[in-house]
Amino acid sequence: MHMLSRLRESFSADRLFLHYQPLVDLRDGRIVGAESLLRWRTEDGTFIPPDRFIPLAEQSGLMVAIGEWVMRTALKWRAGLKGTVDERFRVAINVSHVQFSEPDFVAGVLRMLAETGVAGYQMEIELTESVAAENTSRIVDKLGELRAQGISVAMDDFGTGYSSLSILQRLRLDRLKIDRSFISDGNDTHEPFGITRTIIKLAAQLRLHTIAEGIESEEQRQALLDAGCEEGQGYLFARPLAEEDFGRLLADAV
Ligand code: G
Ligand code: G
Ligand code: MN
Ligand code: NA
Repeated sequence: MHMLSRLRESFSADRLFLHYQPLVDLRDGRIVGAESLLRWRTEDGTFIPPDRFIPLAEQSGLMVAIGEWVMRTALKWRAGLKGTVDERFRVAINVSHVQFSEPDFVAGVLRMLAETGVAGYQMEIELTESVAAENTSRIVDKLGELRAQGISVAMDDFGTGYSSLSILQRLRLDRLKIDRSFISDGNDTHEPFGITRTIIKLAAQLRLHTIAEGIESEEQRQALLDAGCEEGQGYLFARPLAEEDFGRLLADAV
């Protein structure tokens, strides 16, 4: 069977699930939120990474339904954490440009927040530079509506796409997420962290927060902190975790 038919079948049979990776404050390692990450294990037990099946889902239109399921599932999970985490703990949800460009995207987000009882400020949306395919003023309007509800918006994989600096200036974002390729490879170049430092300065100029992905060592954490980066995620702190494991991590953290 083709991968797309298998994906459709797995989605109907409820065989997609989410993992959650902690987002931490780089100063003290305190968990400030979590990114939800979509997982697919096929019926025969094979794990297929999202990089392989998300593009297929996007091309076929299935991404809209999957994306809605991801958002509802992640928000329900956040609702269930009430009382065990700080009020401001945020769940960060990856949103495909296909999903974002739907005319009723914002209405859907607001409906799911209402359904789950999660506050806007407890949620973050991660977009990639591919959203720029949509008309800029429409993107600006949608971001404005989301931000009016307290929802924060992050630009994911920053530095890997072709976002022009002018679009960054027009889009009112909250945060740049520095792609992990700049964290790990940056250490091997003649100027360690050169690009990363430049991105952090750019963000400060645009009054945006920064979060670094793929932090694997204490040296990287310290260098990022020294460069002015506030938050991060990566194997140094925790891998993406199943719900139960995330719960255990929270219990151990207090
Ligand atoms: O960590 P992982 O290998 O799962 O992530 C691989 C890529 O898949 C990342 O770029 C991530 O943003 C993307 N991804 C993970 N989960 C989702 C999701 O729920 N929706 C979308 N659109 N992308 C996701
Ligand atoms: O949204 P995005 O594509 O950036 O998703 C994050 C991806 O990075 C996920 O696939 C996740 O499993 C992966 N990841 C998270 N932490 C680390 C890390 O410390 N090192 C590496 N190599 N990958 C990581
Ligand atoms: Mn992401
Ligand atoms: Na990323």
